Amino acid sequence: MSASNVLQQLAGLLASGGIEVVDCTGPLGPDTPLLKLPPELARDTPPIKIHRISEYDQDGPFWAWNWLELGEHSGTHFDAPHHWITGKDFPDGYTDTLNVQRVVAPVNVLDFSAECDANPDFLLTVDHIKAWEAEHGEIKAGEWVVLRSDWDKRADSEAAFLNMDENGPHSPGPTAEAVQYLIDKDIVGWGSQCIGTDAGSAGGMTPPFPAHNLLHLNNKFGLASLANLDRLPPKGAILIAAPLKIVRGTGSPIRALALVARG
Ligand code: 23J
Ligand code: MN
Repeated sequence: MSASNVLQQLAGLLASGGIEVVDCTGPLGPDTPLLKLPPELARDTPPIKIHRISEYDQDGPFWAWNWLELGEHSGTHFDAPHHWITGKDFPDGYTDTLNVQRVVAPVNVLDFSAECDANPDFLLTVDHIKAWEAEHGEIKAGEWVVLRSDWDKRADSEAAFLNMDENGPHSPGPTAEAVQYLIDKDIVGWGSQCIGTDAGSAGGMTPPFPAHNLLHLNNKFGLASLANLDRLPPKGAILIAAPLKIVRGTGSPIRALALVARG
């Protein structure tokens, strides 16, 4: 079938609902959970503010519009390679220079939600990924890989989402070896439903924050705070996860959309 016929079929299936567009995005506003770094280590991303310019009033009689105050790494968002020091030198490592052909790709949804529910410090290992591949099929070059933890069910409470105690944050993520395994498969990127691409315990790993360190070292992308992965099949969906074209941006909130075959 020719490419233009495929697109025509796609248009028909989108119109009929035979292909569903699943919104893998959480709400972006003042109540969106934000990363909290140890204050002695670093400055945090600021609170999200949505400022009114006008709403059919003396500041704009016929129109409503807002202006935004928010960090690039807020809510459901994209990590570009330049976000991390290991990825600082890629000319195509910024939000305005990356190749958008890469960000529309098949998505592998690794469902370890039961394990994450039982243990919020769950770490995804190479063995977990290999077992998933034995059941669902191999992860291929150019594909997205996301961990389904169902962490989005906690997103209406920042405390539950960050899950911090005196020992730090408790949230699932990959081991360094698991990230390297996926990089060796030449994936386009790795996504999490938690506050960042790394586990809560990742600051103590080798290297620290291995998802950030290794993904961006290899010009791969990250996705964080993904929602509704429980509505995706393990394989077969196509994920569209594109950042705003922020000039020299290191990341951006996204509207993550998955195309899913129904029926
Ligand atoms: C800055 C420093 C550490 C981390 C992060 C940002 C993120 O998770 C992020 O949003 O990229 S862990
Ligand atoms: Mn980020």
